[in-house]
Amino acid sequence: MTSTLITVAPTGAEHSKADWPQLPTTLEELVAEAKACEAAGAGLVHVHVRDAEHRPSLDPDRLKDTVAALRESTSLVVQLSTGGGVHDPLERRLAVLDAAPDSCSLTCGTVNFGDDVFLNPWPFMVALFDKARDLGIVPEFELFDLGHVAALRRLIDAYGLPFGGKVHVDFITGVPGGMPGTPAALLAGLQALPAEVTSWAATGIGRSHLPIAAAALAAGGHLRVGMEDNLNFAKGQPVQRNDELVSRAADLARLMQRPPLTTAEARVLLGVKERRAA
Ligand code: KMH
Ligand code: ZN
Repeated sequence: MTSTLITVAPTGAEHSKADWPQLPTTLEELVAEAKACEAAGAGLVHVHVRDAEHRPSLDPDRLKDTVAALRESTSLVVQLSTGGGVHDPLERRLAVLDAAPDSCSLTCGTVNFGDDVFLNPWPFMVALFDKARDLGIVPEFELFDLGHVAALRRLIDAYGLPFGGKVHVDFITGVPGGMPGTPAALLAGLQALPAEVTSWAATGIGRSHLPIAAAALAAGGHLRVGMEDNLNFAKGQPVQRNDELVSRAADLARLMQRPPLTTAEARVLLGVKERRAA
C-alpha cells in the first residue's frame, strides 16, 4: 500500500442550495469544482445531479450530459451515485447505469438515515450488480454498517467478482442510523472484509470527517472527502469549495508518505480500464 486514492463527493442529495449557496449544483459549478479537485489531488468524483431548481435529480439526460462534461474537462474516474435521495424509486436508481459512467455506487443494504430510511433490498443489490457487470461499469461497494460487510460477502459468494475483477469498498461512517464515525467502528468493519476486497476507502460524516481520514490513512485505506459528507472545514468555518477538503486530504496523505494517486493509477486500482464515450 503506497499511494492514496482521493474520492471527492462534491454535492450529495441532502443539502439544499438555499442553505449552502456554495454547493455545486449546476453542471457548470460541478465541472469547475471537479477540475479544481483533480488539480488538488482527487482521482475519482462521486456525482449526484441536481435539476434546474437545485433539487436532487435522476433525469437520464442530465446524468448523460454530466458524465460527458466531466469526461471532457477532467480525467477523473466518473462515478454516478445509484443511491440518489432517500425518496427515489429503485427503478430510477437502477436506470442511472444507462448513463454509462466509469463507476457506480452500490450500497450493500438498507440503513436508517436520519429520520428516513435508505432502502437497498437484496434483490436491488443483485440487480445493480448484474447490470453494472453487463454494462462494464465498476461498482464501489458502499458500507454504512457492519451488516453491510456481511451482505457484500454474500453478494460475492453468490455472484463472483464485478466488472474489472477488483473489489473496492467505501466505509461511510457517521450517518445517524449507521456505524458510528469512530476509528474503533472502522477497524471492526475492516476486520470483517472478505478476502476478495482489493482496496478500501473511508469517509466520516460531519465532525468525524477528519478523524476517520486520519484513521483510514493509518490503517492503509483510501479517502473520500467532500461537501456531500462534510460542510465544515473546521468549527465555525464552512467549506467554501470542495478542493479545500481535497487539498487537506492530499496534505494529510503526503504527510503519511502515501501521496495522492494519479487518475491513471486510480483506473488501474479500481479496474476501470478504458474511457468510453458517453
Ligand atoms: N443520498 C443517500 C440517501 C450513494 O450515493 O450511493 C445515499 C447516498 C449513497 O448518497
Ligand atoms: Zn452519494
